[in-house]
Amino acid sequence: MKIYKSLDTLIVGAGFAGMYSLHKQLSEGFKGEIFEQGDDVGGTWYWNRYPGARCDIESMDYSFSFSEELQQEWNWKEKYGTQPELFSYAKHVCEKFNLRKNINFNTKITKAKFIKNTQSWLVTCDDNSIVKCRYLILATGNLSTPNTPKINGVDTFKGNIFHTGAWPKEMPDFKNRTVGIIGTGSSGVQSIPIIAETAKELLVFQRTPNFSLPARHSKLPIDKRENYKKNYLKYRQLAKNSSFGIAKYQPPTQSAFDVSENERNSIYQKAWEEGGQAMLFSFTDLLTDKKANDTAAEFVRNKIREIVNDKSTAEKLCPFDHPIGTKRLCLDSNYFQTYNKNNVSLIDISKKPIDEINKHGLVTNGTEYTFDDLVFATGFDAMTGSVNAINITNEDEVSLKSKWAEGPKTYLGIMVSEFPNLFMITGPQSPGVKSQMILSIEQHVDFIHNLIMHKKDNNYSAVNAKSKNQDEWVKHNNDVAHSTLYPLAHSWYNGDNIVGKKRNFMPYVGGVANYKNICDEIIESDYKGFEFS
Ligand code: N01
Repeated sequence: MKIYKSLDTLIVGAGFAGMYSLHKQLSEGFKGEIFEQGDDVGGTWYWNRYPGARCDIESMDYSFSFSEELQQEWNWKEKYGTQPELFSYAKHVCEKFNLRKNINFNTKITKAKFIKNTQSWLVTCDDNSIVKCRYLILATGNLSTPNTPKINGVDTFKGNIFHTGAWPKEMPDFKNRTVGIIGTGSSGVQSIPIIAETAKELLVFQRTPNFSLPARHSKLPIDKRENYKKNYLKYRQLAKNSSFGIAKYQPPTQSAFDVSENERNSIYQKAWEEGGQAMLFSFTDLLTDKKANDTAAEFVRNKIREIVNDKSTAEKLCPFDHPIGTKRLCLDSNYFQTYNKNNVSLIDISKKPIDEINKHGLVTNGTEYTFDDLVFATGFDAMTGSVNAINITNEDEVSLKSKWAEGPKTYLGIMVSEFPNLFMITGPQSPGVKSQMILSIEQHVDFIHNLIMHKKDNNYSAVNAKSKNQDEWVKHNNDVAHSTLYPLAHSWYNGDNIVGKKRNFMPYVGGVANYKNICDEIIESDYKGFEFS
């Protein structure tokens, strides 16, 4: 076996997590490199180029805070960053910190095997070359393995097939074309209004309606941006002390039932007009008390009924299957209004699934729908998909995938017991996807970096998570989740969207501030739960 390269640190993935990780490693003098399957940096914002793709967290929040120079020099143009703007930002970060020379593009990692006697990882690339490294950091993202449902006959379709999570670089032209789209999660909700602008006809196949709130998107006024920049220190600190990692969403103080119905509805109305996720932060009990949640859910359903002209379409668009906020809340620009267009039809497939896809379209409930192009907005094998796609084995040749067969188990979402020197950034059982992702990335990378430095300073060769602490963390994660309404939804948080995936609530919903306090206490207690050898 020929080792093509030896590194201190191999990082998988050149999204924001991978890039910040690489920057930290290089700053400390480690020999580090990223291996990335795409041909550029950006991760999520490299792959998700679908029409209308933009972040659902405001740009001034969704950005790195670790470099004052970076946050002062970058000028966000839009309130919510578009995919092109976020992609440019990712490239800017890459160039500013001189990372590109340490990134191997167009290279997929297929295997990683821990070798006991050298206390290192042997990592195999898709061209079969092998890289040896001391530390292996998975910055593979939580929503990066597209899920294309296995529907009979999909290979026979004669038109173009697209997936929102792996969109082509060249934007397809839907002018004069009939487009079918499957999926009404965040990606569908964002792309449907834009595709409807040019397509001759758009057929939306909806299995489950989703709650969506208006984004109230706009250009970012320069004075607002500059004022935010002047006060970045304060805003970043507020974000760190919040539950979701967004400065303006501080913990609410009153129950939905502390106020009269009129007051409650005017608070919801104000949040609706403000846009964004504000409504979810109106009351303390919206995610813990179903009755409280019902008041917000009904408010939004009534908005849908007001917006959508056709009563039957409006009713089909009203979600009843899950409490509002227990699936990722969508933010939209004219999503419900789009169903008032003559060229848009909603096809309810909730009772009867799609029977088959054929040459010209698809068949559901005995009716054939024909279209020229088909878009899958069907989401991802979230949180575990990209980790399980790599055949990772420990010193006993036991695979991580088999360890996770009943659901992922991690310590803090960062390490997995019996897999030494392997780190995950925003892994399962961390607040990653339930937070402003870049804030969580920074906190995770800093924690991992501290762990590595502690190990290095003390001349240890390996660090491992203790299984007892891992079990306690998994239990804590589940206890917190089950004290909320989240498990009531069928969602990718639970793995429900992937056929055969074991149901487990994966993200940590205790909030980023609590999570950081726990991590800080662990550091202060000399890395409780970690063993060094
Ligand atoms: O995926 P989803 P997504 N037949 O899993 C349907 C982030 N994100 O790509 O609900 C028919 O939410 C499925 O139906 P059902 C964000 O965190 C962020 O939209 O399972 N339909 C659902 O409607 C988000 O939550 C941003 O019944 C099928 C849809 O496909 C996450 O990514 C933008 C089906 C999948 O929805 C994922 O969002 C985009 C089948 N066989 C994404 N299989 C922003 O920052 C699946 N569906 C704004």
